Amino acid sequence: MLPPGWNAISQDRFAAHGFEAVLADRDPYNPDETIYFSGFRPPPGFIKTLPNLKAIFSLGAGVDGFLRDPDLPRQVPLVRFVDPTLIHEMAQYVVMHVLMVHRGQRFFDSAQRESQWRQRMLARPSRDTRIGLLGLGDIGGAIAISLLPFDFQLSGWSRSRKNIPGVKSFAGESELPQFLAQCDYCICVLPLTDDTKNIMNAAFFAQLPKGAWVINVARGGHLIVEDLIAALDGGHLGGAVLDVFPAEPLPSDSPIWRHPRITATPHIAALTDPVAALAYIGDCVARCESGRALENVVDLAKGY
Ligand code: NDP
Ligand code: OXD
Repeated sequence: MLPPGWNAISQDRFAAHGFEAVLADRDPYNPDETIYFSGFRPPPGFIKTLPNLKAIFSLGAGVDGFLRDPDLPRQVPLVRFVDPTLIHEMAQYVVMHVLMVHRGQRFFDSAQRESQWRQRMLARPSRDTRIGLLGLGDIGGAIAISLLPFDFQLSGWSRSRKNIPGVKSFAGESELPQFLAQCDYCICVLPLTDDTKNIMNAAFFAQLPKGAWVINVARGGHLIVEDLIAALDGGHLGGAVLDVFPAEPLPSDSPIWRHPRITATPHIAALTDPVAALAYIGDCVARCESGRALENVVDLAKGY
């Protein structure tokens, strides 16, 4: 079962990676003979109709779309998609939006629309600007490293302590308040789990410095939209960039579309590259078939 856009991929492409694939909503298949499953947000209950699976391969780095299924077979390894192209694109998205805000690009765009030559200094130099990443895993760590050359003050919050040169590490719930108090930009790259659901709420925003920006590229379920809008309208937050939403597609009547201080994009910070994904799945299948250990297997107890 593959996302839209993948239907054009021919069987030859799968065969080149050593497996035969069926598109569950297009091709006939025998559930008993299906030994691997790959998808992004399969309908809950679907995977349990495949009784002989050896492994499940997520087409996304996030696996919340699998873990929401109460019937997910927990004895079958679930593998996350960990891919350099996806990671680079996530870093590009975040670096671009941080720099757009930091450099005041919206101001210059509006001056150009009025054919006005309006010079303006940066609000503050990067050395005095603090950027914090919620989540310092494969993607959060890469974003931090991509931001290093710009001379920002960088930090990250994770469950376990990290040691990334130039990035201050905060760990665990007890260090979240200290972390938030020093984030002029707070960028969410956490997996969606029971512990991180709704983490960005009114109390969370209140702990950020006045004028802070929030960037959410993780999942919509991390953020309470009404609380964000109240923090923006109340003047506490400077703005927000959102790529993910509680309901996707974002309904056309959502206030997010029209909010003057929210930039919204349609979950495109990084889209899974089919070529890279097929190579990844091919490698996973080869590992399984030759008895080698799978990498990037989700720890179901942690939920990521
Ligand atoms: P990883 O599993 O590599 O990293 C997750 C990070 O979050 C780790 O640093 C982990 O800490 C930390 N973390 C998890 N739970 C907690 C917690 N309760 N408290 C503190 N820290 C916590 O994930 P990725 O970096 O690969 O991906 C992150 C998410 O990005 C995905 O789950 C997905 O939802 C989203 N995503 C969005 C995309 C988009 O297009 N918008 C594209 C790709 C991914 P520790 O290291 O200590 O375990
Ligand atoms: C992912 C995503 O998790 O695209 O990879 O959201």
